[in-house]
Order: sequence, then C-alpha cells, then structure tokens
Amino acid sequence: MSEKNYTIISPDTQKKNRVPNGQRLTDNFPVLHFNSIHEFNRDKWVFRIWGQVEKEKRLPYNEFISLPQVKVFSDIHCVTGWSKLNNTWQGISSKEIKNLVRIKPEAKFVMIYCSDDYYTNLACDDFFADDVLFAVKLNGQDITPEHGHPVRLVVPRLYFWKSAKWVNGVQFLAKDVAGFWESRGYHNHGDPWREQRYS
Ligand SMILES: Nc1nc2c(c(=O)[nH]1)N[C@H]1C(S)=C(S)[C@@H](COP(=O)(O)O)O[C@H]1N2
Ligand SMILES: [Mo]
Repeated sequence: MSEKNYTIISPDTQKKNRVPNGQRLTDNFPVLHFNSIHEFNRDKWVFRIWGQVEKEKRLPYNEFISLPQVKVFSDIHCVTGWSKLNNTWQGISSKEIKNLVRIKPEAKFVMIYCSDDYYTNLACDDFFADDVLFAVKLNGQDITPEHGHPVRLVVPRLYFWKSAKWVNGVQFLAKDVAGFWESRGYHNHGDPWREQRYS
C-alpha cells in the first residue's frame, strides 16, 4: 500500500465560519441508517465498477485495500442538524477509479451502491472532487462496523447522507437517477452551505 505523506484539506475547513446555517456542533458521532449494520465477509466482499465504462471491473478485498491511499481532513454536516468538525479520513481517492476503468465520455453521474441496499447519486463533478474518498480509517482507526466498515464513501462538501457506508460499487450513468433518500424527499444535490436539505 502506498501512502502519501500529506493530507488533502477539504476547502470548507478553511472557511471563517465552519458551521452552516441550521447546524449545531457535536463531539459525538451519531449512527444513522435505515437498515441493519452490514456484516463484512473478507472472502466474499467485491467492489464493482460498471455502467458507462469500457469494461466492468471487480476487485476482491485484497486488491481494493492495496490501492494507493490518501488522507483527507474534513467536516461532517448531517441533514438532521449535527456537524462534527476536524475528521481525518484515510482511504482510496475517488480519482483512483480512473486508473481502474476507462470511463465513457457520456458518463456524467454515478450511483454509489452499498451492501445494505442503500444507494445514493452524485454528479461526476462532485464524485471526483479532490477531497472525496473511499475511507477505510477515521482518525487513524479502522472505521467501525456501525460507521461503514470496511469501506465508506466520504463526500465532505455535501450533506452526510451522500457519504454511503458499506460501499461495494460505483455505477457510471449518462443520466441522473435519484438515490434512496433522494427519491424520498431529500434534495438531489445536498449542499449544506445552500441548505439543500429537502426537495
Ligand atoms: N449504506 C448506508 N449508508 C448510509 C446510510 C444508510 O442507511 N446506509 N445512511 C446515510 C445517512 S442518512 C447518514 S446521515 C449517514 C450517517 O452516517 P453515520 O452513521 O456514520 O453517522 O450515513 C449515510 N450513509
Ligand atoms: Mo441522514
């Protein structure tokens, strides 16, 4: 595993006011999901990249965890109103996907899939932002089962429902499709600085 010895700073952490409207700070880390915690099986776990790509790719756990890793310093803003600042995540940059598959030019969106049947949609521009990663560690420790072990996506600039836990796939799409919460009243984009909470 190669590890870069610098940390990517999510730009929102450099704002003078780091807490968006309607949010309050917490030092706790609440656990929120609609289903039960997914159980990790190292031998069965597969990360799949498919859709608008030249050739579908499947990575077993050993291959996925051997990809180059980065660190990202970022804040969390949950649509339910809590924010948690100063998180250092470690994991695989979303940009690493570009080294694994050839993405077709018509791909403009992604759907992120999880082993608990959750899914969430992102524009490629948001997905490939510098501070987006498939995190395996938080503050130097493995991500705990309730927070998404072994892999969770972290999208620092959007509300935390876009940060899918127990991630096991990325599908590239030419047209946007609403995710689990996005098709149940949550905003399609989810920018906390514009309070894009519900649609
Ligand atoms: N796989 C999966 N990821 C998920 C969810 C879920 O139900 N399943 N819930 C989302 C929502 S609505 C929130 S607020 C955050 C909560 O993350 P946490 O439990 O680590 O605080 O996870 C997001 N990722
Ligand atoms: Mo949420």
